[in-house]
Amino acid sequence: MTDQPGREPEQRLPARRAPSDLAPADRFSAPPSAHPADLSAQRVGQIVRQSSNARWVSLLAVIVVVLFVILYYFYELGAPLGLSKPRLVQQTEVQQVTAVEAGYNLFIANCARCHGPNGKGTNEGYSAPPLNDPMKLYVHLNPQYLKNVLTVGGRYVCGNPTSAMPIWSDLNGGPLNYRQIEELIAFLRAPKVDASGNVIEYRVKDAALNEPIVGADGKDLTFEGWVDPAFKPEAAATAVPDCYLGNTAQQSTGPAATLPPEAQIFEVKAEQIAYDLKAITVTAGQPFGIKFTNKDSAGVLHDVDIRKQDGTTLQNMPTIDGGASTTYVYTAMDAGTYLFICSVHPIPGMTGTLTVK
Ligand code: HEC
Ligand SMILES: [Cu+2]
Repeated sequence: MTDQPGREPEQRLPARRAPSDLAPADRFSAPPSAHPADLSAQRVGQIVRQSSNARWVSLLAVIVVVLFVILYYFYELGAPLGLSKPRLVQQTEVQQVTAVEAGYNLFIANCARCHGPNGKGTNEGYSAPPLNDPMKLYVHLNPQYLKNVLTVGGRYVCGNPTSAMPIWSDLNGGPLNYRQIEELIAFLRAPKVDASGNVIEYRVKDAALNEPIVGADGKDLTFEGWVDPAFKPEAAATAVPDCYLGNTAQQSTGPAATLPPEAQIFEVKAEQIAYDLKAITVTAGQPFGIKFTNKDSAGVLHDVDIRKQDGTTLQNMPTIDGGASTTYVYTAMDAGTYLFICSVHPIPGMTGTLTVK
Protein backbone atom coordinates (compact mmCIF):
# COMPACT_ATOMS: atom_id res chain seq x y z
CA MET A 1 0.00 0.00 0.00
CA THR A 2 2.65 2.43 0.94
CA ASP A 3 5.02 1.51 -1.81
CA GLN A 4 3.57 1.74 -5.25
CA PRO A 5 6.45 1.48 -7.72
CA GLY A 6 6.09 3.01 -11.16
CA ARG A 7 4.20 6.04 -9.96
CA GLU A 8 5.32 9.49 -9.27
CA PRO A 9 6.18 9.81 -5.59
CA GLU A 10 3.40 12.32 -5.02
CA GLN A 11 0.91 9.87 -6.45
CA ARG A 12 1.99 7.06 -4.19
CA LEU A 13 0.78 8.47 -0.94
CA PRO A 14 -1.50 11.30 -0.06
CA ALA A 15 0.36 14.37 0.97
CA ARG A 16 0.77 14.70 4.66
CA ARG A 17 -1.82 16.88 6.18
CA ALA A 18 -1.65 19.02 9.17
CA PRO A 19 -3.49 17.12 11.95
CA SER A 20 -6.19 19.78 12.21
CA ASP A 21 -7.31 19.38 8.61
CA LEU A 22 -10.64 17.69 8.07
CA ALA A 23 -10.46 14.52 6.05
CA PRO A 24 -11.94 15.05 2.60
CA ALA A 25 -15.50 13.89 2.45
CA ASP A 26 -14.97 11.33 -0.26
CA ARG A 27 -11.80 9.93 1.21
CA PHE A 28 -13.46 6.67 2.41
CA SER A 29 -16.44 6.62 0.09
CA ALA A 30 -16.70 4.05 -2.60
CA PRO A 31 -16.22 5.32 -6.10
CA PRO A 32 -19.42 6.16 -8.05
CA SER A 33 -19.11 2.93 -10.01
CA ALA A 34 -19.74 0.94 -6.85
CA HIS A 35 -23.30 2.13 -6.52
CA PRO A 36 -24.75 2.60 -9.96
CA ALA A 37 -27.95 4.56 -10.13
CA ASP A 38 -29.80 1.86 -12.01
CA LEU A 39 -29.94 -1.74 -10.73
CA SER A 40 -29.21 -4.73 -12.84
CA ALA A 41 -32.22 -6.93 -13.61
CA GLN A 42 -30.62 -9.73 -11.66
CA ARG A 43 -30.18 -7.58 -8.58
CA VAL A 44 -33.74 -6.29 -8.83
CA GLY A 45 -35.04 -9.86 -8.97
CA GLN A 46 -32.97 -10.73 -5.94
CA ILE A 47 -34.27 -7.80 -3.95
CA VAL A 48 -37.88 -8.56 -4.81
CA ARG A 49 -37.45 -12.23 -3.94
CA GLN A 50 -35.78 -11.44 -0.69
CA SER A 51 -38.43 -9.04 0.51
CA SER A 52 -41.28 -11.37 -0.44
CA ASN A 53 -39.55 -14.15 1.50
CA ALA A 54 -39.29 -11.85 4.45
CA ARG A 55 -42.96 -11.05 4.21
CA TRP A 56 -43.87 -14.74 4.09
CA VAL A 57 -41.70 -15.41 7.09
CA SER A 58 -43.30 -12.64 9.07
CA LEU A 59 -46.77 -13.70 7.96
CA LEU A 60 -45.99 -17.22 9.15
CA ALA A 61 -44.67 -15.85 12.42
CA VAL A 62 -47.85 -13.87 12.92
CA ILE A 63 -49.98 -16.94 12.13
CA VAL A 64 -48.00 -19.03 14.60
CA VAL A 65 -48.43 -16.43 17.32
CA VAL A 66 -52.14 -15.99 16.61
CA LEU A 67 -52.71 -19.77 16.63
CA PHE A 68 -50.79 -20.08 19.86
CA VAL A 69 -52.84 -17.36 21.49
CA ILE A 70 -56.10 -18.99 20.38
CA LEU A 71 -55.07 -22.48 21.45
CA TYR A 72 -53.69 -21.26 24.75
CA TYR A 73 -56.88 -19.33 25.35
CA PHE A 74 -58.94 -22.51 25.06
CA TYR A 75 -56.40 -24.54 27.02
CA GLU A 76 -56.52 -22.04 29.85
CA LEU A 77 -60.24 -21.26 29.83
CA GLY A 78 -61.68 -24.47 28.42
CA ALA A 79 -62.71 -25.29 24.86
CA PRO A 80 -66.28 -24.47 23.86
CA LEU A 81 -69.02 -27.14 23.83
CA GLY A 82 -67.46 -28.73 26.89
CA LEU A 83 -64.64 -30.25 24.81
CA SER A 84 -62.18 -29.59 27.58
CA LYS A 85 -62.26 -28.11 31.05
CA PRO A 86 -60.37 -24.99 32.12
CA ARG A 87 -56.84 -25.81 33.13
CA LEU A 88 -57.25 -24.63 36.71
CA VAL A 89 -60.42 -26.66 37.13
CA GLN A 90 -58.67 -29.77 35.83
CA GLN A 91 -55.80 -29.17 38.18
CA THR A 92 -58.11 -28.63 41.14
CA GLU A 93 -59.82 -31.92 40.40
CA VAL A 94 -56.53 -33.78 40.26
CA GLN A 95 -55.47 -32.28 43.56
CA GLN A 96 -58.89 -32.95 45.07
CA VAL A 97 -58.63 -36.64 44.20
CA THR A 98 -55.11 -36.76 45.63
CA ALA A 99 -56.35 -35.21 48.88
CA VAL A 100 -59.28 -37.64 49.12
CA GLU A 101 -56.96 -40.59 48.60
CA ALA A 102 -54.55 -39.34 51.25
CA GLY A 103 -57.48 -38.63 53.59
CA TYR A 104 -58.73 -42.18 53.19
CA ASN A 105 -55.44 -43.54 54.53
CA LEU A 106 -55.54 -41.08 57.43
CA PHE A 107 -59.08 -42.14 58.25
CA ILE A 108 -58.26 -45.85 58.20
CA ALA A 109 -55.17 -45.27 60.32
CA ASN A 110 -56.68 -42.93 62.92
CA CYS A 111 -60.45 -42.97 62.94
CA ALA A 112 -61.61 -46.42 61.81
CA ARG A 113 -61.05 -48.08 65.20
CA CYS A 114 -63.85 -45.98 66.72
CA HIS A 115 -65.94 -44.81 63.75
CA GLY A 116 -65.57 -48.04 61.74
CA PRO A 117 -63.76 -48.43 58.39
CA ASN A 118 -66.97 -47.44 56.59
CA GLY A 119 -67.72 -44.60 58.98
CA LYS A 120 -70.92 -46.35 60.10
CA GLY A 121 -69.90 -46.11 63.76
CA THR A 122 -72.45 -47.43 66.23
CA ASN A 123 -74.61 -48.71 63.35
CA GLU A 124 -71.90 -51.31 62.70
CA GLY A 125 -71.07 -51.98 66.33
CA TYR A 126 -68.23 -49.46 66.77
CA SER A 127 -68.07 -47.16 69.76
CA ALA A 128 -68.28 -43.72 68.09
CA PRO A 129 -71.25 -42.07 66.37
CA PRO A 130 -71.67 -42.70 62.64
CA LEU A 131 -70.18 -40.19 60.20
CA ASN A 132 -71.18 -41.87 56.94
CA ASP A 133 -74.83 -40.94 57.07
CA PRO A 134 -76.50 -38.96 54.28
CA MET A 135 -78.57 -36.82 56.64
CA LYS A 136 -75.53 -35.97 58.75
CA LEU A 137 -73.34 -35.27 55.74
CA TYR A 138 -76.02 -33.07 54.19
CA VAL A 139 -75.52 -30.16 56.58
CA HIS A 140 -74.29 -31.24 60.00
CA LEU A 141 -70.85 -32.54 58.97
CA ASN A 142 -69.89 -29.50 56.91
CA PRO A 143 -66.19 -28.74 56.37
CA GLN A 144 -66.08 -25.99 58.98
CA TYR A 145 -67.73 -28.17 61.62
CA LEU A 146 -65.37 -31.06 60.83
CA LYS A 147 -62.41 -28.73 61.12
CA ASN A 148 -63.64 -27.50 64.49
CA VAL A 149 -64.28 -31.01 65.82
CA LEU A 150 -60.85 -32.19 64.69
CA THR A 151 -59.22 -29.13 66.26
CA VAL A 152 -61.13 -29.03 69.53
CA GLY A 153 -61.78 -32.77 69.93
CA GLY A 154 -64.93 -34.55 71.07
CA ARG A 155 -65.91 -31.86 73.56
CA TYR A 156 -66.93 -29.73 70.59
CA VAL A 157 -69.63 -32.26 69.71
CA CYS A 158 -71.75 -32.44 72.88
CA GLY A 159 -69.69 -30.43 75.33
CA ASN A 160 -68.50 -33.58 77.09
CA PRO A 161 -65.04 -32.71 78.48
CA THR A 162 -64.14 -36.39 78.93
CA SER A 163 -65.16 -37.35 75.39
CA ALA A 164 -63.35 -40.34 73.93
CA MET A 165 -62.85 -38.46 70.68
CA PRO A 166 -59.30 -37.09 70.75
CA ILE A 167 -57.99 -33.73 69.57
CA TRP A 168 -56.44 -34.28 66.14
CA SER A 169 -55.04 -30.94 64.98
CA ASP A 170 -51.47 -30.10 65.93
CA LEU A 171 -52.67 -26.51 66.42
CA ASN A 172 -54.12 -27.86 69.64
CA GLY A 173 -51.65 -30.55 70.62
CA GLY A 174 -52.99 -33.30 68.35
CA PRO A 175 -50.95 -35.48 65.99
CA LEU A 176 -52.12 -34.27 62.55
CA ASN A 177 -50.92 -31.16 60.71
CA TYR A 178 -53.18 -28.72 58.87
CA ARG A 179 -52.65 -30.47 55.55
CA GLN A 180 -53.68 -33.83 56.99
CA ILE A 181 -56.76 -32.24 58.54
CA GLU A 182 -57.66 -30.83 55.11
CA GLU A 183 -57.14 -34.23 53.53
CA LEU A 184 -59.34 -35.89 56.15
CA ILE A 185 -62.08 -33.34 55.51
CA ALA A 186 -61.67 -33.86 51.76
CA PHE A 187 -62.16 -37.59 52.32
CA LEU A 188 -65.15 -37.21 54.68
CA ARG A 189 -66.79 -34.88 52.15
CA ALA A 190 -65.69 -36.76 49.01
CA PRO A 191 -68.51 -36.94 46.46
CA LYS A 192 -69.69 -40.40 45.45
CA VAL A 193 -70.49 -39.42 41.86
CA ASP A 194 -69.15 -36.82 39.43
CA ALA A 195 -71.13 -34.11 37.67
CA SER A 196 -72.40 -36.56 35.05
CA GLY A 197 -73.55 -39.06 37.66
CA ASN A 198 -70.77 -41.63 37.23
CA VAL A 199 -69.45 -43.25 40.40
CA ILE A 200 -65.98 -41.90 41.13
CA GLU A 201 -63.48 -44.64 41.88
CA TYR A 202 -60.87 -43.31 44.25
CA ARG A 203 -57.82 -45.52 44.44
CA VAL A 204 -56.39 -46.90 47.65
CA LYS A 205 -52.79 -45.71 47.69
CA ASP A 206 -49.85 -47.04 49.62
CA ALA A 207 -49.38 -44.40 52.29
CA ALA A 208 -45.58 -44.45 52.04
CA LEU A 209 -45.08 -44.79 48.29
CA ASN A 210 -48.26 -43.05 47.10
CA GLU A 211 -48.63 -45.89 44.59
CA PRO A 212 -51.99 -47.60 43.97
CA ILE A 213 -52.40 -50.86 45.85
CA VAL A 214 -53.26 -53.78 43.59
CA GLY A 215 -55.84 -56.23 44.88
CA ALA A 216 -55.89 -60.02 44.52
CA ASP A 217 -57.77 -59.75 41.22
CA GLY A 218 -55.00 -57.66 39.67
CA LYS A 219 -57.02 -54.46 39.74
CA ASP A 220 -56.28 -51.39 41.81
CA LEU A 221 -58.17 -51.32 45.09
CA THR A 222 -60.73 -48.54 45.11
CA PHE A 223 -63.12 -46.89 47.52
CA GLU A 224 -66.11 -44.61 47.13
CA GLY A 225 -66.86 -41.19 48.53
CA TRP A 226 -69.61 -40.85 51.12
CA VAL A 227 -71.41 -37.72 49.97
CA ASP A 228 -74.15 -38.17 47.39
CA PRO A 229 -74.36 -34.74 45.72
CA ALA A 230 -77.94 -35.45 44.65
CA PHE A 231 -79.15 -36.28 48.17
CA LYS A 232 -82.11 -34.23 49.32
CA PRO A 233 -83.73 -34.94 52.66
CA GLU A 234 -87.43 -35.65 52.64
CA ALA A 235 -89.58 -32.65 53.37
CA ALA A 236 -90.75 -34.15 56.67
CA ALA A 237 -87.28 -35.20 57.83
CA THR A 238 -86.15 -33.84 61.19
CA ALA A 239 -82.88 -31.96 61.21
CA VAL A 240 -79.83 -33.71 62.61
CA PRO A 241 -79.38 -32.39 66.16
CA ASP A 242 -76.19 -30.49 66.93
CA CYS A 243 -75.30 -33.16 69.44
CA TYR A 244 -75.78 -36.70 68.15
CA LEU A 245 -77.19 -37.72 71.55
CA GLY A 246 -80.38 -35.91 70.68
CA ASN A 247 -81.87 -32.56 71.38
CA THR A 248 -80.13 -31.30 74.52
CA ALA A 249 -83.00 -28.94 75.35
CA GLN A 250 -85.26 -31.96 75.50
CA GLN A 251 -82.82 -33.83 77.70
CA SER A 252 -82.60 -31.38 80.56
CA THR A 253 -86.19 -31.75 81.68
CA GLY A 254 -85.60 -30.58 85.21
CA PRO A 255 -85.71 -32.89 88.23
CA ALA A 256 -86.68 -36.44 87.39
CA ALA A 257 -90.23 -37.47 88.13
CA THR A 258 -90.62 -39.56 91.27
CA LEU A 259 -92.03 -43.03 91.21
CA PRO A 260 -94.93 -44.18 93.34
CA PRO A 261 -93.65 -46.63 95.98
CA GLU A 262 -95.37 -49.66 94.44
CA ALA A 263 -93.98 -48.99 90.95
CA GLN A 264 -92.02 -51.70 89.14
CA ILE A 265 -88.30 -51.06 88.92
CA PHE A 266 -86.07 -53.10 86.64
CA GLU A 267 -82.34 -53.38 86.76
CA VAL A 268 -80.41 -53.06 83.52
CA LYS A 269 -76.66 -53.03 83.16
CA ALA A 270 -74.68 -52.06 80.07
CA GLU A 271 -71.29 -53.60 79.50
CA GLN A 272 -69.21 -53.94 76.32
CA ILE A 273 -71.85 -51.87 74.52
CA ALA A 274 -74.63 -54.37 75.28
CA TYR A 275 -77.52 -54.58 77.75
CA ASP A 276 -77.58 -57.57 80.08
CA LEU A 277 -81.38 -57.61 79.94
CA LYS A 278 -83.18 -57.84 76.61
CA ALA A 279 -86.85 -58.15 77.57
CA ILE A 280 -88.97 -56.25 80.09
CA THR A 281 -92.68 -56.64 80.75
CA VAL A 282 -94.55 -53.84 82.56
CA THR A 283 -98.15 -53.16 83.47
CA ALA A 284 -100.07 -50.82 81.21
CA GLY A 285 -101.09 -47.48 82.63
CA GLN A 286 -98.49 -47.47 85.39
CA PRO A 287 -95.25 -45.56 85.59
CA PHE A 288 -92.16 -47.71 86.00
CA GLY A 289 -88.44 -47.27 86.47
CA ILE A 290 -85.17 -48.72 85.27
CA LYS A 291 -82.16 -48.70 87.54
CA PHE A 292 -79.46 -48.37 84.94
CA THR A 293 -75.73 -48.97 85.43
CA ASN A 294 -73.17 -48.13 82.75
CA LYS A 295 -70.26 -50.52 83.32
CA ASP A 296 -68.28 -49.40 80.27
CA SER A 297 -65.25 -47.15 80.58
CA ALA A 298 -65.57 -43.39 80.95
CA GLY A 299 -66.40 -41.66 77.69
CA VAL A 300 -68.71 -44.43 76.49
CA LEU A 301 -72.21 -43.04 76.98
CA HIS A 302 -75.40 -45.06 77.19
CA ASP A 303 -79.04 -44.47 77.95
CA VAL A 304 -82.32 -46.39 77.79
CA ASP A 305 -84.89 -44.68 75.59
CA ILE A 306 -88.28 -46.08 74.69
CA ARG A 307 -89.21 -46.15 71.04
CA LYS A 308 -92.05 -47.44 68.96
CA GLN A 309 -91.31 -50.40 66.72
CA ASP A 310 -90.91 -48.00 63.79
CA GLY A 311 -88.18 -46.12 65.63
CA THR A 312 -90.03 -43.00 66.85
CA THR A 313 -88.80 -42.01 70.27
CA LEU A 314 -91.50 -41.98 72.95
CA GLN A 315 -89.47 -41.40 76.09
CA ASN A 316 -86.03 -39.87 75.78
CA MET A 317 -83.67 -40.30 78.74
CA PRO A 318 -80.39 -38.44 79.30
CA THR A 319 -77.23 -40.46 78.68
CA ILE A 320 -74.91 -41.40 81.52
CA ASP A 321 -71.17 -41.79 81.29
CA GLY A 322 -69.26 -45.04 81.77
CA GLY A 323 -69.03 -45.90 85.47
CA ALA A 324 -72.19 -44.00 86.43
CA SER A 325 -75.62 -45.28 87.32
CA THR A 326 -79.06 -43.71 87.57
CA THR A 327 -82.72 -44.56 87.88
CA TYR A 328 -84.78 -43.61 84.85
CA VAL A 329 -88.43 -42.89 85.49
CA TYR A 330 -90.84 -43.64 82.66
CA THR A 331 -94.40 -42.44 82.41
CA ALA A 332 -97.31 -44.83 82.10
CA MET A 333 -97.76 -46.44 78.69
CA ASP A 334 -100.53 -48.03 76.66
CA ALA A 335 -100.47 -51.78 76.07
CA GLY A 336 -98.30 -52.84 73.18
CA THR A 337 -94.81 -53.91 72.22
CA TYR A 338 -92.07 -51.31 72.20
CA LEU A 339 -88.30 -51.13 72.06
CA PHE A 340 -85.98 -49.98 74.79
CA ILE A 341 -82.80 -48.85 73.16
CA CYS A 342 -79.56 -46.93 73.66
CA SER A 343 -79.73 -43.78 71.55
CA VAL A 344 -75.94 -43.69 71.32
CA HIS A 345 -75.66 -47.31 70.17
CA PRO A 346 -78.86 -48.28 68.36
CA ILE A 347 -77.47 -51.74 67.61
CA PRO A 348 -79.00 -55.16 68.37
CA GLY A 349 -76.80 -55.50 71.47
CA MET A 350 -78.34 -52.36 72.92
CA THR A 351 -81.94 -52.97 71.92
CA GLY A 352 -84.50 -54.85 74.00
CA THR A 353 -88.22 -55.56 73.84
CA LEU A 354 -90.59 -53.77 76.18
CA THR A 355 -93.94 -55.45 76.49
CA VAL A 356 -96.71 -53.40 78.07
CA LYS A 357 -99.85 -55.30 79.07
C1 HEC B 1 -61.08 -43.20 70.50
C2 HEC B 1 -62.21 -43.26 69.62
C3 HEC B 1 -62.28 -42.24 68.50
C4 HEC B 1 -61.38 -42.01 67.50
C5 HEC B 1 -60.03 -42.67 67.28
C6 HEC B 1 -61.96 -40.99 66.65
N1 HEC B 1 -63.18 -40.61 67.13
FE1 HEC B 1 -64.40 -39.23 66.32
N2 HEC B 1 -65.67 -39.46 67.84
C7 HEC B 1 -65.53 -40.35 68.89
C8 HEC B 1 -66.62 -40.17 69.84
C9 HEC B 1 -66.84 -40.96 71.12
C10 HEC B 1 -67.38 -39.11 69.33
C11 HEC B 1 -68.60 -38.50 69.98
C12 HEC B 1 -68.17 -37.25 70.69
C13 HEC B 1 -68.67 -37.15 72.09
O1 HEC B 1 -69.75 -36.63 72.29
O2 HEC B 1 -67.98 -37.58 72.99
C14 HEC B 1 -66.78 -38.70 68.08
C15 HEC B 1 -67.30 -37.70 67.27
C16 HEC B 1 -66.77 -37.37 66.04
C17 HEC B 1 -67.36 -36.42 65.15
C18 HEC B 1 -68.62 -35.63 65.37
C19 HEC B 1 -69.78 -36.47 64.94
C20 HEC B 1 -71.10 -35.75 64.98
O3 HEC B 1 -72.09 -36.40 64.75
O4 HEC B 1 -71.13 -34.54 65.21
C21 HEC B 1 -66.56 -36.36 64.06
C22 HEC B 1 -66.74 -35.52 62.82
C23 HEC B 1 -65.46 -37.27 64.28
N3 HEC B 1 -65.64 -37.87 65.48
C24 HEC B 1 -64.45 -37.49 63.37
C25 HEC B 1 -63.36 -38.28 63.65
C26 HEC B 1 -62.23 -38.39 62.77
C27 HEC B 1 -62.08 -37.71 61.42
C28 HEC B 1 -61.34 -39.21 63.39
C29 HEC B 1 -59.97 -39.62 62.90
C30 HEC B 1 -59.03 -38.58 62.72
C31 HEC B 1 -61.94 -39.64 64.64
N4 HEC B 1 -63.16 -39.05 64.77
C32 HEC B 1 -61.36 -40.51 65.51
C33 HEC B 1 -64.54 -41.28 69.04
C34 HEC B 1 -63.42 -41.36 68.26
CU1 LIG C 1 -75.01 -47.36 74.44
